[in-house]
Amino acid sequence: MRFSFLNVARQALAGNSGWPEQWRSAEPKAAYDAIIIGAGGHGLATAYYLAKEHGLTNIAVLEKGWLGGGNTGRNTTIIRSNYLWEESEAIYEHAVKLWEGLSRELNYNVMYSARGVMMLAHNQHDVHSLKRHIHANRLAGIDNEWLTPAEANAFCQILETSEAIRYPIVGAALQRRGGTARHDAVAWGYARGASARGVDIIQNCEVTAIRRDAGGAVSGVETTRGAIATKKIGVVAAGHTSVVMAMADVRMPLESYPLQALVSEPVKPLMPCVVMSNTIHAYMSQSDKGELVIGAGTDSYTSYSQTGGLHIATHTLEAICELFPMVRRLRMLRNWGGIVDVTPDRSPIIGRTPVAGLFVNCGWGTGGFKATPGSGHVFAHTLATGEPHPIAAPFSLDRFRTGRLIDEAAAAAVAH
Ligand code: FAD
Ligand code: PYC
Repeated sequence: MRFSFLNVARQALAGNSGWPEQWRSAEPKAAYDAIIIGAGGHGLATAYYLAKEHGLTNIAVLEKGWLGGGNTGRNTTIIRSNYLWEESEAIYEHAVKLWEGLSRELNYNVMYSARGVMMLAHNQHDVHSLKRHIHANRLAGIDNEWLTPAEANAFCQILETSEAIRYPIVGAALQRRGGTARHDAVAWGYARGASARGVDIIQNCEVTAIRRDAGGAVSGVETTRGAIATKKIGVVAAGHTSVVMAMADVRMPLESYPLQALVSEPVKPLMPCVVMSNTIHAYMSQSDKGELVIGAGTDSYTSYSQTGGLHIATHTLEAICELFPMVRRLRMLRNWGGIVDVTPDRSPIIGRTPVAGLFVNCGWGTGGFKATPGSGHVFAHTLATGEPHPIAAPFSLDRFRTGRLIDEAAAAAVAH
């Protein structure tokens, strides 16, 4: 039985995973050339490019909840490629270039909007750091420019650029090609494209074990709906990567933290771009529905809770009111959290693992939405060929053994 995306969605709504009755047994009844664990944007993009660019269509994406219900549907959708190190510039710029043509590629409006991402400087340290990024980016052919406070105010008129605030704005870095997109459309667009090429997307299907053969290579998975045979598995289960990888006895250098966001009641357009402040720690944009989209910080301790501490959101709102005094009287509509997995060098892990047939794509922490198309594209190459894509090669798991880290901590957009 082949699933269409529509059938899968209908069955999920009806509380059924779409899993055929005859597969519900302990013995594997179906064999796939590859299985992807996790139907977030990264997993679905991987499936799409596997099918489209590598002709691999006998694959399944297994999701314990619903399509895009993890971080993909919970993030603040900021897209940018203004990272410091060459390895990061390469992968995030690869993604931005794919974003630029993604609606056409998927024939689905992902609402990518290059409205500009502005990062604020409040002190000399910020100025040095942001200017260093600007120089590094321009050397790599990535747009980024310095703005004076008056220019920043002209670009975003509701921004408080007077001396009246506790940490006055002394300048800003602007990436004009940065922006936002509609997060659920990205998941649905990739899902529809993958499904149309024959990929099975199975919701409400949690992977509970990874099977290995006598030689230690992967031979399948056990799920809440039964067992499935495969010799190739891609784990793309942000927030829960360590849990899934432990099923194959692989210990990951990851910690999981709740990260929150919130939106205001909808108002008329007043915010034309994305503004981020690392020092005051707040970031804000406006969705096409009119809600102000506000990001808070990570909790200071590890957890799998999809809520997060209230004091973190409160602190963020104080910072937002300082930067944008005119939004003080707005009411907040919704607040939620996601679980992000973070590596010691704040850079992702993409590639092979010590277990034959087992591949992993994780560790995007607080910043993987922007990478979705690029991440899926390079991971599909890695899964199909067994070799890392050149852009993914520096992000191997092995770097935590060799010490060749890519320390983007100082380049994080906000103080996460
Ligand atoms: P997910 O979308 O989380 O997908 C992983 C899937 O795996 C989930 O659906 C989960 O249910 C599934 N899964 C887990 N375990 C199993 C299992 N055992 N069996 C089957 N399925 C399983 N990034 C940016 O670039 N810009 C931003 O502005 C931004 N803001 C953020 C704001 C918040 C509040 C949060 C939480 C994150 C933010 N991020 C941002 C980070 C970004 O959301 C993530 O890095 C990215 O979405 C990860 O995508 P993914 O597809 O890997 O993960
Ligand atoms: O990576 O740009 C980012 C980001 C913003 C908010 C969370 N992550």
